[in-house]
Amino acid sequence: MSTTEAPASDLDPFSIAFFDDPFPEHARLREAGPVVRLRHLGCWGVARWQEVTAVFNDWPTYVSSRGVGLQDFARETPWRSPSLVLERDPPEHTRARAVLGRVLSPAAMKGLREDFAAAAERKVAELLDRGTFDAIPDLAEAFPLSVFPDALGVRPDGREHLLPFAAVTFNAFGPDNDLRRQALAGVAPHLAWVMEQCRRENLAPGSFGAAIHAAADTGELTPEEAPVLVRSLFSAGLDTTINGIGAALWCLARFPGEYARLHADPSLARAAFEEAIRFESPVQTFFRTTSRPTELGGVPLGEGEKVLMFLAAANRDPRRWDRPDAYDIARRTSGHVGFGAGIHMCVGQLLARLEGEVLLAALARRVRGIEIAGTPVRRYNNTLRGLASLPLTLHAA
Ligand code: HEM
Ligand code: OVM
Repeated sequence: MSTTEAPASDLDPFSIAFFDDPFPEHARLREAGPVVRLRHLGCWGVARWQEVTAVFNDWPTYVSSRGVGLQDFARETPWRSPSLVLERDPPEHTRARAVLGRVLSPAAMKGLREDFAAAAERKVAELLDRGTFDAIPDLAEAFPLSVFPDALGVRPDGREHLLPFAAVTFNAFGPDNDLRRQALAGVAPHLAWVMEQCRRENLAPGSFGAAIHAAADTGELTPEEAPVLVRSLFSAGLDTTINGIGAALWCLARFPGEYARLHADPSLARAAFEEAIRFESPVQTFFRTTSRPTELGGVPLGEGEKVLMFLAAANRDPRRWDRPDAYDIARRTSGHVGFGAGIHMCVGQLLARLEGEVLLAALARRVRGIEIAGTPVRRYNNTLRGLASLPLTLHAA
């Protein structure tokens, strides 16, 4: 097979200007070629669906154990001990992943659905009473905060650490920029609180946290591993769904025709949430590291090189999607990479979909229309895309 030299770009995909409007830059990256040299970061970038999917599905070549941020764990010490799932390859990954897969299984979701749906109904009723409110703190954050920490088994006091801790985790995947430096400068109290809550005695009986510790009793995990695996749920379980629900509300507010379809048929709630994940891609990027020389899209890559996957660009690649820039709640979304793909594909996706579905279904039934009531304000994070503020007015059905 013949190889070619890759196009190069001076783009900084972790700059505020990029975050403000990434979509034209994503299109340029896709058009430049299947693999682009990102000079500013000293790594490769892939923005087309085909190459993003190819990297996700070849874990022996594109490893996670050297970190899924820009930092190479083989050369620099990570800011915390590596995740037992996200930052591992088989066979270590397989064992920890099996535990989380069981804890977050369809059967576990069935046991939570009724409570989550009731909490969603209460939240929507409360916000309808208020009429106008800020949909990020008062809904996209408030709803997951009303269900997830309890399901995880976290005690009530100290929960103010949850969101700052998650923000640091996702900022830390980026390059050594202001966002990452400022996040890490303040992480110590949040990390200390989280690690304390990951201990078995601090997790409520019957919770996700308790279920992970139970795997230490059967020898599936060592007693030292259990709290580190619980930490994955503190890292990935809250800010992700907040930005996923925020994305869905932002889509439904901007595209009233799509909200009308949802209102007419609330059974589309799960599909409307999934399409928002494709359309906005709340988790924008992840990296891999090459474990050996290889070739991608005709470009030769050396060993030990970082590859940045642009999930949001793959999710709007016109080579893969019809009308990629349209939010269409009836679209066939299967194949989107908003939850990743391959062996690391989001293990919490059923929980995310449960939260998204019950909340959008409650809105669909009780709300006739959604109106934007003020200027949305963006929130900046090296990995997460979402808003800090979204003033909305709800009109009762
Ligand atoms: C993995 C996105 C919700 C826990 C991932 C990955 C993505 C992702 C893209 C792949 C990472 C990689 O390949 O390197 C999202 C989005 C969410 C969401 C968009 C919400 C809309 C959740 C929730 C939890 C969770 C609710 C836990 C309760 C995890 C964990 C992994 C993961 C532990 C690592 C899995 C592994 O390495 O095998 N997620 N996630 N996520 N997610 Fe999620
Ligand atoms: C983890 C972890 C942390 C951040 C994100 C994530 C999206 C997982 O510690 O396992 O998945």
